[in-house]
Amino acid sequence: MNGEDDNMGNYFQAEIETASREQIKKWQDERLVKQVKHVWDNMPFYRKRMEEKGVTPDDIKSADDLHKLPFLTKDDLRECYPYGLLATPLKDCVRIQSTSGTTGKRVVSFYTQEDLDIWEDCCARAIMAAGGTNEDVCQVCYGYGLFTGGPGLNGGSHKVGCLTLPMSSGNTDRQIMFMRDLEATILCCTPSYAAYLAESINERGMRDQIKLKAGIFGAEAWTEEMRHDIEDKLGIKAYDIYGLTEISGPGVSFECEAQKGMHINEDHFIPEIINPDTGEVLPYGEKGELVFTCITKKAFPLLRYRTRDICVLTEEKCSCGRTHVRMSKPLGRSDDMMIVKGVNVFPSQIETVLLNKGYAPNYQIVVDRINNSDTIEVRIEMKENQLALSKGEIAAYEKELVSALKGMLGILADVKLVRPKTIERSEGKAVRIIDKRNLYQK
Ligand code: DLL
Repeated sequence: MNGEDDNMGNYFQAEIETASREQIKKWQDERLVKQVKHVWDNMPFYRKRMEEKGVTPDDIKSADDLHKLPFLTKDDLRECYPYGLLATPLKDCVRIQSTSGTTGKRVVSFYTQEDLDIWEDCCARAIMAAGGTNEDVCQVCYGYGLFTGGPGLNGGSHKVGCLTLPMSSGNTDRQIMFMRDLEATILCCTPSYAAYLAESINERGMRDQIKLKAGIFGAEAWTEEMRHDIEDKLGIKAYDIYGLTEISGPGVSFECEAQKGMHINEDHFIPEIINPDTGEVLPYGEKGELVFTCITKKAFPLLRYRTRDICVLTEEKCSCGRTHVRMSKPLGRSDDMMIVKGVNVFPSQIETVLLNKGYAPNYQIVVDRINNSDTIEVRIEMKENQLALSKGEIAAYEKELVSALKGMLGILADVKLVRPKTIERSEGKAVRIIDKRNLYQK
């Protein structure tokens, strides 16, 4: 590995990133109180939720009172689509981003200029924690557009002063050509694309011509084995980065050189871990669902948003000098969302397509990763009246479903029509997903 620890003490906002725990708590106390008033005054949906729970802004005197507030979920966001959770006048917003993969009622998130600035600061912290400086060339191959990956890291890279290569995703030949010719030193993309790039570079015998020293990889689950594989193949140090559109995008938390969990930007987001079944707040060290409260965002300030990501938090001191708490890599989900080819996929979306096309909801989704790239196959039981059809006719129906699924999910899924009653029935919760990738750490 190159540059093992030469980014020690590389902070974007040193006084914040290394502030005392008392100072961080003080920021959280003050900002939460202010934020709750802002939300109460400007977000009728949440105000109603607070009223139903019998809570008013007067009950929130510090971050210790956070547990009194109601939760928000992805379903609430869908219900409020598009403007129901906007807390500033639309004329004060300068950007909109959206989660990947869902059509119809997508989750949209709004930003004022100040919100964007804070988001980009968070990404800049991540880039500097990975050793980035204004002498680096930062190649951003996350998707640009509604997805937050490209715009977030792009903004962070500018703030650090890197020469930014806004490549977006895809076109591997061109990625490698620019990486070599412009001597990119930092690579930002999903870990599966990093693995694919690493393999392609090695296959072409170009490893010696590549000057990368670090990678900032996130947006999907990846294992320590995958990290070591990418690090070895590219001769870099690979850093994890986490985030979600609802809370801002990438940079909600990020890894430092210790590579032992991701520091949460606690001056902007207060984390909690809860029991996903009861909502009870769990102490640090216990595994549960991660919940975030945004204390500085103005346009889309979600309070106690349930991420559905299962994590562990630690307050233990980190060797990098940062004092903000760390979260583990996500260890699973408390819902059935999968991330396939970088896109969020819910089985319910697939079910909607099947029902629209007149199929019974007997289906199974098989996800795998072959040569570093995700595959998804949907097995669907054919209708009785399709039993006598020829192979060619069945293929035509499969093609029709492929295209309907593409419209719904935004990615290509293989479709296999199988004979009725061949998909195993379950007496309890149906086993809809067979994910052979084993992406989550046990
Ligand atoms: O994936 C934002 C992002 C972009 C993060 C680029 C990092 C880098 P969404 O599309 O809204 O946003 O998906 C959010 O992705 O709730 C997690 O389940 C998953 N996820 C994000 N980062 C990681 C990670 C972006 N480092 C959802 N490890 C989250 C595991 C991750 N899962």
